[in-house]
Amino acid sequence: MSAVLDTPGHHEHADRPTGITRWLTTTNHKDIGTMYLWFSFTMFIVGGIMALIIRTELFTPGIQVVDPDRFNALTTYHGLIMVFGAIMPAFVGFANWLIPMQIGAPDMAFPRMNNLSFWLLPPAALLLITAQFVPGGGAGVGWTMYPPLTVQAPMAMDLTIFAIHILGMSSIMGSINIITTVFNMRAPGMGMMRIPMFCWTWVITAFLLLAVMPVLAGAVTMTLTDRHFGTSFFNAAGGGDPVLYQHVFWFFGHPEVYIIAIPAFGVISQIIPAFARKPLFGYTSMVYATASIAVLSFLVWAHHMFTVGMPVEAQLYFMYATVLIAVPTGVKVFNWVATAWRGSLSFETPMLFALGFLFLFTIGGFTGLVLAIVPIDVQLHDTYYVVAHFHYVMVAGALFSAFGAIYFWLPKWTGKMYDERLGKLHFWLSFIFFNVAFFVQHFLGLAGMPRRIPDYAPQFAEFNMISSIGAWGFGLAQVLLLYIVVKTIRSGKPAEQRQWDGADGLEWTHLPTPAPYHSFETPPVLK
Ligand code: CU1
Repeated sequence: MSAVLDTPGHHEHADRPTGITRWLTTTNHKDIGTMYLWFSFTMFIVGGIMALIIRTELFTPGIQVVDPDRFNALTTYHGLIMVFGAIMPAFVGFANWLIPMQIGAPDMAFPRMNNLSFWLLPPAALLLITAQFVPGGGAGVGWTMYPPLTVQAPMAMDLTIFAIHILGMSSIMGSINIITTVFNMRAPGMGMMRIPMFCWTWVITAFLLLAVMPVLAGAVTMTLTDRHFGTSFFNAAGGGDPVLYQHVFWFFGHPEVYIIAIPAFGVISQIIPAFARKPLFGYTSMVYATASIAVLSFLVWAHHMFTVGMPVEAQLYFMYATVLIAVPTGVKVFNWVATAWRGSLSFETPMLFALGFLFLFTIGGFTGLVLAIVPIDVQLHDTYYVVAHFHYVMVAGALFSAFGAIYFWLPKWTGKMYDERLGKLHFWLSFIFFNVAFFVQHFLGLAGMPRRIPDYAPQFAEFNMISSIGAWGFGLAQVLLLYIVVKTIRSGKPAEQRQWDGADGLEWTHLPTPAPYHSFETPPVLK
């Protein structure tokens, strides 16, 4: 395992801890980034196995592999684990690896807090996983954790709430670290409007996290006190309001979508210029578009709750505000296309994933616009159309971007080059099977199949069968990713000094930086 986890660029040091002590005590941003990425991949496998059990159950009508309570628990924890355990930590991993190198800083601003940010994750993951095995089984409440179900749910709910508190602490510390690093530790002469786009997207994301993680913590804490301490925040019988929870949750939940998507946008903004051999088109407009998306993301939350019985005026406001987000998003897509336009394009694996992202994320964006239209949403609410929509955003959006990032920067991280032939195979398998799994779910939703059910009417059988085959193909394709990464680390050919012609956003790394320091030495001083 240590061979796999080893990162290049470390020189043996007499007093330097080795083995598990190294990883427990490390304050090095590269070590921490590596741990984030392996943690994320592990959780991706766990959440993926849950997805495959779900799709196996849905392969044919009737109840086959899991009982309905277990099924509901699996959809819940699949969502929570993929969002909080797989996707978010993947992008924090990229942030740790890339931000200091992209701005010419020796490390993150608070290296010891960085270590704590990471090491809070495994206990939270353990809580989310063991929730399946405690008395009462997992809490089948949905990842959105709406009351009154959460108030009656078994003790797994308490494990889940505690996990969310811990994950929130980790995210808040990570955000403080990222903001402080980018604001205070840029190389001399590097103004804020010259930092690579990935850094900008993370600064904006970090502010979103700081704003909304406490809101989620509040929502689950109120759930906790409703469960155990006799409060009635969400209990109508005690004078509370279950819809209040939905408002609080989605005030977190909608920005959360952008917490996942914005760093993915940052990655795409680095990859496309490298393979078009042109600088990013419209850097300044990209920064402002990203910031506008972030601001707007706070103003649209109730588009998730059009069916709760809100006044028509509120529906209209939230509909128009949601559609407004298409404007800055359009600016970004335009800039990416304009970057590629008349570029000297080549299609190595990172570029394939970036273009796959562009195409499929745009579909996910358009179905989002469809769902934003109130009369349509009333029809499609809680159907598979919604499931299809957000998997286009989360999987073909965030996950494809993360895959692109792995192939793009793996040569920089390991000093070795991945197998291009296998990388392309991984892309095409992922691209084809993703669409097989999720495109048909649009049709299921339009035909009226509800989400979060283990059984369904026979007229939905064919599309479900196709979707399950796609899901298994997509899942198996990810074994290939693991193989490619391990093979690169073990026996990859040495990467070139300036892989991708040095256009990977790390051009500032030639700047003189202070000598590397080690765990037990004093962390670098802020300027
Ligand atoms: Cu939303």
